[in-house]
Amino acid sequence: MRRTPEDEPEESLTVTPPKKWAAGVPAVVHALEYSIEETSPRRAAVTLLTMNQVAGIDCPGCAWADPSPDHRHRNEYCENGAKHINDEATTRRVTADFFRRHRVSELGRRSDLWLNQQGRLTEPMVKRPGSDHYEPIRWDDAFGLLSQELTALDSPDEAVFYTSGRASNEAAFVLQLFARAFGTNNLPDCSNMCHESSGFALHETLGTGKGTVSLHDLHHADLIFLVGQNPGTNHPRQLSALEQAKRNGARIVAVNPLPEAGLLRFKNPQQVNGVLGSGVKIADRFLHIRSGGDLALFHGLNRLLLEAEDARPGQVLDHDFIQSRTSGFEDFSQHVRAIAWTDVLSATGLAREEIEQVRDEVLRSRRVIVCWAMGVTQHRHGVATIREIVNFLMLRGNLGRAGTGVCPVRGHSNVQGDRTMGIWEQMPDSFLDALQQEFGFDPPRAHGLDSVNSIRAMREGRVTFFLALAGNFVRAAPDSAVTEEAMRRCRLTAHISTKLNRSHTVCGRTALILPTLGRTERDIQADGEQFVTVENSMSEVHTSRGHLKPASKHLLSEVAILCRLARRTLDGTADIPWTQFEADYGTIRDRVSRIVPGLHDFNRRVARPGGITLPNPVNEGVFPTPQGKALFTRNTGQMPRVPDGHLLLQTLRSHDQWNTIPYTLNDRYRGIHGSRRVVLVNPADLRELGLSEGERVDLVSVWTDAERRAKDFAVVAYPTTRGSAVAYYPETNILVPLDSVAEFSNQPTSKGIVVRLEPTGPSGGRAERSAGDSVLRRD
Ligand SMILES: Nc1nc2c(c(=O)[nH]1)N[C@H]1C(S)=C(S)[C@@H](COP(=O)(O)OP(=O)(O)OC[C@H]3O[C@@H](n4cnc5c(=O)[nH]c(N)nc54)[C@H](O)[C@@H]3O)O[C@H]1N2
Ligand SMILES: Nc1nc2c(c(=O)[nH]1)N[C@H]1C(S)=C(S)[C@@H](COP(=O)(O)OP(=O)(O)OC[C@H]3O[C@@H](n4cnc5c(=O)[nH]c(N)nc54)[C@H](O)[C@@H]3O)O[C@H]1N2
Ligand code: SF4
Ligand SMILES: [Mo]
Repeated sequence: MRRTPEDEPEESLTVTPPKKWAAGVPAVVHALEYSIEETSPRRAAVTLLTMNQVAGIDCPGCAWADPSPDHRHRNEYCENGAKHINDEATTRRVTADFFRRHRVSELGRRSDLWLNQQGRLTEPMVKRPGSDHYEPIRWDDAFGLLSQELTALDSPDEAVFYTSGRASNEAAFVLQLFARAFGTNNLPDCSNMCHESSGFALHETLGTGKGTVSLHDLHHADLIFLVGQNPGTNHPRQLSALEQAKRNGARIVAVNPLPEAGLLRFKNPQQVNGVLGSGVKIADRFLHIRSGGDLALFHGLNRLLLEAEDARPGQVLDHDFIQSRTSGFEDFSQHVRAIAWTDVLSATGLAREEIEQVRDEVLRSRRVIVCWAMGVTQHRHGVATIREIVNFLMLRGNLGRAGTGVCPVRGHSNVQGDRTMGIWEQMPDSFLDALQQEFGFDPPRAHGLDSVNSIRAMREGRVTFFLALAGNFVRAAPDSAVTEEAMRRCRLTAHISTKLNRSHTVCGRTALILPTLGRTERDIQADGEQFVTVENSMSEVHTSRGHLKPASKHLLSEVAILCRLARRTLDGTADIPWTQFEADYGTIRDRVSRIVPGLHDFNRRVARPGGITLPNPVNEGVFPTPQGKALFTRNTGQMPRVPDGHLLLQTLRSHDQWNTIPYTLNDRYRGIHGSRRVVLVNPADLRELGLSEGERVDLVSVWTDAERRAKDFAVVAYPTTRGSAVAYYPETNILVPLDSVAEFSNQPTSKGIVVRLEPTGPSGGRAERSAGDSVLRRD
């Protein structure tokens, strides 16, 4: 029987062997199946054919860059991009009638998948104090309610304004302008939980928080490291760039506790041999590292490079670069020479020869790039690891030259742009000065609250007003139970959203749903049809223009919602032309062009095919640190202490989800089908722990204040490294203690949580199960 969207999906776990390659024909087939199920063949065609085309829609998926306009395919998207865009273009609708039929408390018990599956939000809704229902509210009344709450606060710092990285540059600029004109820097964003460690480490060592690498650099590198990222799922078109690099002779080293399909082999659906042949091998070397071992790996590599220089003086290190562009080398080198091999080998779980082989790859390569993502940033020592990666690259001058550099691979399609527009609780004075000069008000200077500190402040009653521009804060944030309780303490919570999610069901005294246009839709304002702009992981800023009819006639654009709220709340206290901004987004970009260096003449330049590439000082040989040089650093960082009988849990994405939103219960490449409540563990660890495959367990995380429990997971034997466990986010966010954060960046350590697996046999004890009891079917 065909399921209807009113049904919760049925769980039935099947496990098949992990795939050894990514993409290819099945990927295209899956993309089309999903598209047509969500929308119609015609809508699917309109969205897919305009996706990532000049004058088309920027893919709302990840932040991977498009090839230059003259190298773009007709189908310039991946399987997952097609899923993301059609998830927005769905023809299903959440109407006022839906909210009459479903109480908020009932919606709160629904799964993330079910909530998303209900379709697009269609009209503004309010949940009033004491009520268990959302009811319709006129836009004007919604703005009245919001501004009344805001102006009643004792201090502007009792409000926080969260942004998720799908918001456009224009919406992000308007939001931060409003928040600062209102009087607060409380601008947490999803980046606080994503690449904050990268931003911090790069800023400190290189003077700029962004990556330095272009697609052209990747294509022409000799050696590319892929550390702690799963491109086959999360940045699928990165595989096309890697394929191109390999064709040009590059070698690839992948570093991961999991042998992810996309790291092994790629079948490019846009190439004949990708469809028919065996595809391209991606990783020439795969370092099956222990979770959290990357700092030790780069320590080991750096020590080997210093020793290679001792053996062949003048032939290994780039002395010119080190002397003229950097400082701190002596201190760094003293520190790294004293690193003990026993520590490196135990932290990484690798053999010394494996690391020596990588050193030899490095010595053979003139141009080296290191790419990384959440496997690096979401650890306690994430910042230290990235600083050590910078040390590694600088030893041989692999910065600022073609084919070299740092490549933090960003998540959300515009997470980088939102930061450029000022969404950050710690924007530098230069930005605030420019705002002041342009708009004539005095922006607050004290740093605001990031995501983790916002939760702390809500929990303690210091923040009582929460407004989100996109995202699903309560599921993205750590410590779900703590975060939900903190949200419920607020006087008002409001979400500018396209689709229903759990954050709408965890309400303050009053709660508002402010439904908005998505990127796929035509955006018509008083001065005519508008487009928005976004910035990808390679600092390219370009336009995105929707083509579909809006999901409902009641929707307002993000910019319109924010401008109307600002006009109502600030009541002319700052000289900002909100009405003009709403009517013509070009007038917002005019102002941005006078505030953000590199975006001068924004409107004219962004209209050119391919848009604007923001300059990166590192590529011009400039390091805007206080010393005017790039910094070598000495890094210490302790591996989390994992007591006997415990494992280090990482929480990650399946192939079929967009962040907090599962699309299905499958994870095709890892061979997990029909359930997400699984924990993947190395077979040897399972034996040691006395667990058998298919056994049901609770995951219990161990922390100084209390234990946290995620109930009822099936154990799956999987080739992850010893000592680690793997489970899906956001079901396991309940296990991530709010105070378990990366040093310096305050980023939740979602990849480094100490857990034990408690069998949930009938007696609650360690039930011995016969194979017949197994809930797993291995096909
Ligand atoms: N389809 C899809 N695409 C997405 C997203 C999505 O949810 N779905 N999300 C987007 C967003 S916001 C982001 S930030 C990116 C995230 O992109 P990724 O960072 O690739 O995402 P994760 O699934 O968190 O996977 C992290 C990878 O790091 C590895 N890893 C974990 N711990 C360690 C470690 O200690 N060392 C090393 N070397 N590796 C480790 C894991 O095994 C896994 O392969 O993807 C973006 N793209
Ligand atoms: N345990 C654990 N936690 C994590 C992570 C992890 O790896 N492990 N990863 C972290 C990372 S990297 C990130 S980036 C965060 C993600 O955190 P968020 O960015 O907050 O979460 P998303 O799931 O991307 O948000 C999805 C919602 O955004 C809304 N939305 C979608 N498109 C639009 C749009 O165009 N406009 C508007 N206004 N709304 C829209 C929809 O309502 C949808 O339900 O989670 C973090 N949390
Ligand atoms: S790689 Fe990322 S940006 Fe490109 S089509 Fe796929 S999801 Fe979209
Ligand atoms: Mo992210």
